[in-house]
Amino acid sequence: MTLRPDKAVALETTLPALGLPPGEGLPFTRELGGIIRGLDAEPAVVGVLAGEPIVGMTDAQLAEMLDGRPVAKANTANLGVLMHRRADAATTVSATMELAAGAGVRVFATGGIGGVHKGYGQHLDISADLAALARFPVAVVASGTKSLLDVVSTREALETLGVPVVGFRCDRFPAFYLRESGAPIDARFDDEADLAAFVRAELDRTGRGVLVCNPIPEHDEIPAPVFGAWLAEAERRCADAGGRDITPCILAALHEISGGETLRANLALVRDNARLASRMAACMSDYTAEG
Ligand code: PSU
Ligand code: MN
Repeated sequence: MTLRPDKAVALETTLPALGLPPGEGLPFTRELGGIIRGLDAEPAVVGVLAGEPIVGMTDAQLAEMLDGRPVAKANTANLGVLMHRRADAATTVSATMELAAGAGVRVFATGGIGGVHKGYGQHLDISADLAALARFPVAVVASGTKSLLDVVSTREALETLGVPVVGFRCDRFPAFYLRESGAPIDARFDDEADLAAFVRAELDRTGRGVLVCNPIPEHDEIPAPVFGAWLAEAERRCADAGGRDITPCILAALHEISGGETLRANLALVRDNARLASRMAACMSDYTAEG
């Protein structure tokens, strides 16, 4: 079956491969596919198998990637080398955007984008996701940036890169498990069709990306002081992790420390982002009922 890029919602593979506990990635990605199809859009799971970049992985291909063996994490920096070396690779937001854009897919649902890490070490650590938003014409629907990052600096970096940051039914930049942070957004949208019309025009006008912020559903939010205590403990446990291993280490530690609460919240917000992305894709589609 060929992918209809106009109706497609891209999904990344770093979240199921490295952001969720082993064994949960496959059923969860299937569940997202069902949500997306139920809203008249098409899931397009993005990843790399034996060096081949795929936009619209089959169930069997995804199962092969998530078979338990360690899989590389690809951003826009190391994607090409992993392809050259015929590796399997899970794509982060940045690599997923690059491949999705190449296939004409304009909407992508995830949890939270990468961003500016806190200064654990003495060095800058800024996710390639931010530059990718300024380079590839894809709308990323996310619950802001992961609360384990420096949220305000991440928001400032998006401003510096000139990335439009719009909110769906929110007034502040969301921070993953928390519905809001102290940082602002560029504009609020309350109507899905209006949001989709803006995004479509903006992608065409600029050839660059847009960040659509959708806060975690209210009843899934984690109270800020509770999250702060869990995060402090997770940071202690991951003090020795570096570079690309920091995010997976902290997410796994949080899931353990919170007794699964952060995992439940993470899954809930991704599902909700998949719903909004699907409704946007359906609005943005060029296809008529006859196809
Ligand atoms: N959102 C989640 N879980 C994740 C990620 C995002 O809910 O695991 C992944 C995304 O793939 C994102 C990546 O692009 O973490 C950022 O990693 P880094 O900070 O190394 O760029
Ligand atoms: Mn990094």
